[in-house]
Order: sequence, then structure tokens, then C-alpha cells
Amino acid sequence: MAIVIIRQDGKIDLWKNALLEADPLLEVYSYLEEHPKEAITLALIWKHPKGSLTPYKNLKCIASAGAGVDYIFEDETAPEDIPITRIVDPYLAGDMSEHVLATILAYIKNLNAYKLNQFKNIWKPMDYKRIKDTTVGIMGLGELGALTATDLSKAGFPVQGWSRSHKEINGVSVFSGKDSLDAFLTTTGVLVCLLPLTPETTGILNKELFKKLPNRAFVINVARGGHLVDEDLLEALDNGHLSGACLDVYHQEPLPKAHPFWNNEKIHMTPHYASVSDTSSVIPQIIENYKRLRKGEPLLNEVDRNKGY
Ligand code: NDP
Ligand code: OXD
Repeated sequence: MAIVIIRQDGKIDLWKNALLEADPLLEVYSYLEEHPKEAITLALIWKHPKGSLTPYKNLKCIASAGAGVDYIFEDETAPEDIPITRIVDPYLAGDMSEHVLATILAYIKNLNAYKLNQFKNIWKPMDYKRIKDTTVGIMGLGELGALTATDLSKAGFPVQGWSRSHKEINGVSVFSGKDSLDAFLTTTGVLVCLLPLTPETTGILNKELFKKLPNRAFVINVARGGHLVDEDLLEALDNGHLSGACLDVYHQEPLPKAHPFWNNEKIHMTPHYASVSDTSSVIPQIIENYKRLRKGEPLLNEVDRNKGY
């Protein structure tokens, strides 16, 4: 039994060293080095090159090193008959909640607009909003969305959320199912997308949805670029229906230099770094699953292949 790490962001050594530090007896390889492919039973991957799982004929588990697994379903060559696991971690959820809180505060207090004016030597006071008057609507009330909703509510924001199945979250009004989406949108002043990317949610942030938001609403997409129809966002910002947007994720990452988002003053961008798996916190669940795999026990944080998340 051995583990292979497949990722293209220069972090293979970081993950390999973290695994070996936690358990020096592990057999761990980078997919780029010579290694015994038939010994590999667990692939620890993040945005792997399509087809790179094919050589591992004895693979028993695909472990996503992040919360999202959409990129695994997009690889039609990935094995379909073995479990997929994902990361569920308090830092991953907490970092996302902090990122969303910071983004909303910057928006209601005009911090990004003032920064732009500073570079143009413009002195222009702008009306600000108060927390108590800013209704935040969170799409997706899973590990990240539920904590974000709870924290925003504790900070004093009126918070509502939307998910597939009903939830009880203290201080949060919950809407569930397609039929309640319109009611959720009409009272949402700041919309936060924390849905997984699936065939059902692809392109959900589109012109029809934007029209249902109140005039001058603000949109935050921290989930996946595939949720957003880019042209529809640009149009809604242009015609003033939306007052601004904050994006962390894009159809193509890094975002191509010629993309119109770069030069749009109403769009605040971050480079898919709202919340990142912290090896020191997430390695134990990978090792625990590796042990469970060996013993044939149920795995932690297994993805439901039928639901796609
Ligand atoms: P979870 O799987 O825990 O939660 C997903 C939530 O979305 C659930 O509440 C689920 O409903 C809901 N949902 C799924 N499909 C639908 C649908 N069709 N209609 C309504 N609700 C739906 O995911 P996480 O909270 O762990 O992560 C969410 C996403 O955040 C990830 O998939 C990833 O794309 C993104 N992410 C982004 C990061 C970044 O740095 N930008 C970092 C980490 C994650 P139900 O509860 O009823 O199943
Ligand atoms: C994740 C991410 O899904 O970083 O963990 O986007």
C-alpha cells in the first residue's frame, strides 16, 4: 500500500513532508518521481492533470486535498467505482467565514471604493451601511456556509440561507429547495455563493437570478467560477442593478490577462485563496482514511457520487 500525491501548484513536497512528519513509516510518492504504480492505493490530489489517475490499477480511494471535488467528476478518465473523500476541517470553514466577513465589511464601509479614489487623489465621502441593515443570503449551508452564516449572525447581520435540504441554524432563516429560491433572493442584499459545483448549480449565478435580487445588491462568489455566468454579471453591474461583486474563483485560473473582470472597478478580485487546506490540520484525516482503507472500514468525509458533492 502506498500514497501518490498529484497536484500542479508546486506544493507536492509540502504535502509529502507533512505526511511523513506525521507518520515516517508511510510510503508516499510524488506522481512526478519514479514510483511503483501497482503499490498505490490512495491518490491525494488537487486539480490533477486529466488522465493522471489512469496508471494506478490498484487504486482504492481518491482523496481530494480540498473541500471541492468538481474537478474529479470533470475527469472522465477517473475511476468511477472507488470512493472519493474530501476535506472537512475547522480551519477551512473558519478561514472562509473570516474572508466573507472581511469582504462584506469592506463593501458596506466602502473601503475598496476609497482605495480607488486614493490613487486618483479624490476626496469624496460616501454613504455607508450598518451591519444591522445588511441582509446576507448564503447559498449553500454545508460545512462552510453554515459556519459563515452562524458567524455573520453573531456579528449582528440579519442572515438567511438556502440549501437543498432543510436545516436548523441558530439565528439564521433557512430556505430550502428550488421552490423557495425566489423568496430567498428577493430579501437578500448581499448574496454569498458557497455551493458545490454540480450539473444543477452550474451557471446558477445568472441574469435571471440577479434580476430577483433587490436593486443595488452585492454578489460574493467564493465557491467555483462555473457557478457564475461572467457576461451576466458584467451586464448587471453595467446597468447598475448590482452595486458590486467580490470574486475569489473563476472559469479559468489564473484568470487570463485579457478578461474584462481585471479592469472593472465594481469587481473586487482575490486569487482563489479565500480558504486553503492547512496541512497541519488536515493530514490526520488523510492518514486516518488510509488506515481505514487498509482495514476495510467506512471512510471519513466520503463524497456522495450521486449528489456530486
Ligand atoms: P458542503 O458539501 O458541505 O455543502 C454544500 C451545501 O450546498 C449543502 O448545504 C447543500 O445542501 C447545498 N447544495 C448543494 N447542491 C444544491 C442545490 N442544487 N440547491 C441548493 N443547495 C445545494 O460543501 P462545503 O461547505 O464544504 O464547500 C462548499 C464549496 O465551497 C466547495 O464545493 C468549493 O467549491 C468551495 N470552496 C471554495 C474555497 C475557496 O477558497 N474559494 C475553499 C473551500 C471550498 P444539502 O445540505 O441539503 O446537501
Ligand atoms: C477547496 C478550495 O475546494 O480550495 O478546498 O477551493
